[in-house]
Amino acid sequence: MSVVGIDVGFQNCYIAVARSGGIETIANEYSDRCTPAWVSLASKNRTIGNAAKGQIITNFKNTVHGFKKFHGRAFDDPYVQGEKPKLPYSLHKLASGNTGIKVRYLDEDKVFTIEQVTAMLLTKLKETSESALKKPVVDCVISVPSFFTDAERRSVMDATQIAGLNCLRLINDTTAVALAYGIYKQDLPTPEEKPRNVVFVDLGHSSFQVSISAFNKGKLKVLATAFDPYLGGRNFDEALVDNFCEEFKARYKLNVRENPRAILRLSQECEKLKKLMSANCSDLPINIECFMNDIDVTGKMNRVQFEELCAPFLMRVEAPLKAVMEQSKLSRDEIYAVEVVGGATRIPSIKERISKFFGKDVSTTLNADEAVARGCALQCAIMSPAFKVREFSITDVVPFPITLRWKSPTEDGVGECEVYSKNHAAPFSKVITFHKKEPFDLEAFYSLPQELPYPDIRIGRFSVQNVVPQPDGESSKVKVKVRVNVHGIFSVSSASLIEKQKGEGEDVQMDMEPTVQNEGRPEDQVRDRRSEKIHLNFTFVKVPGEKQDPAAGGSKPKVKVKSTDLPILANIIRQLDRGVLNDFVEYESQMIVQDKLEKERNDAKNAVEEYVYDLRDKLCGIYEKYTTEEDSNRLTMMLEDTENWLYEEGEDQDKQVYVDKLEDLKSFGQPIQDKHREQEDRPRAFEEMGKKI
Ligand code: ATP
Ligand code: K
Ligand code: MG
Repeated sequence: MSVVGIDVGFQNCYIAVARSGGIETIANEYSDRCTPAWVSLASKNRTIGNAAKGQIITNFKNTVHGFKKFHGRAFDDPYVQGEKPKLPYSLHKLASGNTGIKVRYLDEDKVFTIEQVTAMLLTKLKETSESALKKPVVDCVISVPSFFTDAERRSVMDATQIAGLNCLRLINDTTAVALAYGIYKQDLPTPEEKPRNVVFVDLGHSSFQVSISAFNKGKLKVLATAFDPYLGGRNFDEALVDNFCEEFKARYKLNVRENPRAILRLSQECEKLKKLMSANCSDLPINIECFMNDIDVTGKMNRVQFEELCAPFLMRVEAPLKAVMEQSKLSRDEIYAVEVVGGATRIPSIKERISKFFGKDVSTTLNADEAVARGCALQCAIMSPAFKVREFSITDVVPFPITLRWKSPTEDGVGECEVYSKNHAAPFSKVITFHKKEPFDLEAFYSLPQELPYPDIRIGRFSVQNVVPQPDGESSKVKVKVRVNVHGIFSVSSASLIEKQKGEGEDVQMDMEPTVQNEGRPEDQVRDRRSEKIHLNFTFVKVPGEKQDPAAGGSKPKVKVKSTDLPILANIIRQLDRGVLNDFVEYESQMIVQDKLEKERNDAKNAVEEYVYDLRDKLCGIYEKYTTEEDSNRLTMMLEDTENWLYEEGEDQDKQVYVDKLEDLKSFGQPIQDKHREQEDRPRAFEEMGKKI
């Protein structure tokens, strides 16, 4: 099995793997450890990562980036609608109401779901890991923002499945960082001692996440998380873009907003400028040649002006810091360190604000870009039976409280129960007891709409089926197990009907309120994984229920009960239809084949081109004396014809055409090459013979 951790960023992806006893971040085919989260669709293939980013100016309508936060979002979601006008590619409302991406691919208009687009990116990251590890990669751990809801997490899980990956855990960004921080620390307090509390801050391209973790030897417990899901490095880029759009309008009379290509180029330059300003206080230039209408533009800015321009964003840094401290109930002097990661924490005034808030210098002991991926790989190594890692347990938190609602024969007709409070430990299972005579539905939703990053509070409906009354006509006791699993995803995972055996008469509890019973401890991860697999593959879930009524244990007199598993029908908000998901798995592998064929075709074409150049050079060089002038001239003509052909009719041919062409050329070139080699080898052969004599 493979041990791979993937940080899928809004802008930048990183991969870490376990190799020869250590965790290392690996580079892609461009020797770059960062793979941009870009996918470009074209008439013959897809390009993904660095190569896709290179397509942005020439193929902007079909080059997709900045899509991470479309996971689990309705097309009508205000965030999606707000992004739409800023994107060079088109969004499309899917029949399900979800957000789709409309591009031209293989000369057809195509709409891809967000799961498919992320799967394309994951396919690339999978291939990069495979070429580094030199073996197939399936098992992995992937990071998501701590504020991702169920719909977003399920959508990412579906993307991993489309890409042929088996995601052992979706881990929160800041939790991955906490693991990368804690696992190597030799001096953590013992389990009996007061824990060491560390704040982790991650400011990426699109979002701001903060968490506090309490460390003891061999474990970390997340105490609280807070976030601004819409604050990131991109806000600073956009502020610069706005600024220069106005300036160029005034100075050059250019309407930059109307030209998507110009906006894209300006964005790239503004991001560079922003990064330079992190290291430099003085005036820095921005120069773009032939920007629009053949006009070269220039501008400048310094850090003070930049901070003024970005004041509204800088002001937003404090709120999550405050929120996380309040929730943790810790005082500032109980904080051991504040570790910052994420590219945008390199902005000096961001660091200053964080440091001022906590009254101490921020620590940058972790690699700002790679810590998340390394944490993911560590988690994967911990979960891998094939890998020996020191024991380290992680308890994460539920970011948004979750409530269950059901029809009840009470006055107001509904029953309700908050099953997970904010910052409740996760993964975690609970058993709820109902008294019912017939099948019933449980509606799961987020209880605090104002905390949620989008307006739809629904999680899903879980129908508990096959519920029947007791033989005497009374209500049956139904035990329902709910859980937030290792990915941070909620589900009603099993239900069972508890039937009292004859002759064991005891009063049936008649209250309609459910009894919530904690299972005590977060579940161990191995068990979590197994049951999750059952769940993720089918919408219709049949999971074995409790074999023994747990309430019947202990000091109470033992009552004999019979327990029957009940099927649960789950209807999850925004979830891809399982049949469609399988089609996508199939389609992704077809696209992989298509890319491979296209690559082979291109390689064959390049081989012809290379041969032409190489032979032409040699004909007037080292091969000159091995051919007649007449033959040489004829061959040179032929090479020239081939070169012209490559730019015209031969520009776009099947692989076989190039292969044949190369063979054809070689039938003339090879004899000359052979003669040359013969001559070269002769003196050497004599030498050899001489030695023997
Ligand atoms: P997210 O975590 O939101 O999904 P991400 O993981 O892709 O996004 P990172 O790679 O952590 O984001 O950070 C990228 C951001 O950091 C970009 O906005 C980039 O411009 C910014 N950045 C990188 N280096 C610097 C620097 N030296 N100064 C200022 N900003 C920087
Ligand atoms: K990243
Ligand atoms: Mg990130």
